[in-house]
Amino acid sequence: MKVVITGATAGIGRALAEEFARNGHDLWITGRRTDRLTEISAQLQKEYNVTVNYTCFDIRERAAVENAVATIAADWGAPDILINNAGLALGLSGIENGDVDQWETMIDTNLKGLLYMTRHIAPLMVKEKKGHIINIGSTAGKTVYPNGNVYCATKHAVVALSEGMRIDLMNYNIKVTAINPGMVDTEFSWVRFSGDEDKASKTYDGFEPLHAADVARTAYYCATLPEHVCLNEITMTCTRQANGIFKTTDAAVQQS
Ligand code: NDP
Ligand code: 8X3
Repeated sequence: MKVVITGATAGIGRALAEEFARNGHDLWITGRRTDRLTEISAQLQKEYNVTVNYTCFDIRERAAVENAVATIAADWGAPDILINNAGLALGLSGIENGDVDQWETMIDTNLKGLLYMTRHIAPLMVKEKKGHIINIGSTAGKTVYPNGNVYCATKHAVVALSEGMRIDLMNYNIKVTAINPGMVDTEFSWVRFSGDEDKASKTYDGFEPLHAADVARTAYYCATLPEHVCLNEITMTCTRQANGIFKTTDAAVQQS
């Protein structure tokens, strides 16, 4: 299969690249950090003998997305799978004192970037009458938590858009899956708290969160089901988390 993965320079995207490459699939990976794309592409090609192309661009830039997809279409034709993974949270504050620049970055990346990619890749799949779009949503797209306001709104939109895409694209034999992970130990919290290591590491204190590889394995499972089966939506958390709000710790479980 030919798989396009956005945001593959870190975390879940990087694990997705590893999982699909390990299983012998060719990749086109994206992100803004060229050094990482170069390194990951070289490592995966060497280790798994697959082709790993990459394009470095900011998914918020509509023209850059158009150019990147034009290159993919010219060199590769229609991908079999698009994984819309690139995304981020910035800050954690009440709506009354949120940072509007941070809001715009989250909306532009998580929502508009995903839409730009989909708008340009979907027609390639439509022509082939096959394809699979996997959107990485979040438990934040199912339950809103205090101070999560705008990030949660973008992820609710990803869940809604996944359903909309499925309705529109099923006519062309294209599957759409939303995967909604709970807390995953990636660079996510480091980005959310602007590089504050202390705050970032405290996010996962006292329990084992999901690892990026857990999400990647789940996506791979969805991507390899028989042609007539589409897993529409999966919400997955670590065992210590029940939803976007409620979580527990190892200590609490021991005392129970
Ligand atoms: P990471 O910060 O580890 O990775 C985020 C990836 O997105 C990076 O590869 C980054 O690449 C890319 N990215 C961010 N902004 C842009 C941009 N403007 N243009 C292009 N690429 C961009 O976080 P995760 O792996 O955790 O996050 C991946 C997805 O999973 C996100 O959509 C996130 O919302 C979602 N998610 C994360 C959870 C978690 O707890 N970690 C839980 C549920 C969902 P680069 O910086 O090189 O551009
Ligand atoms: C990322 C998980 O709980 O930080 O989407 O929102 S959470």
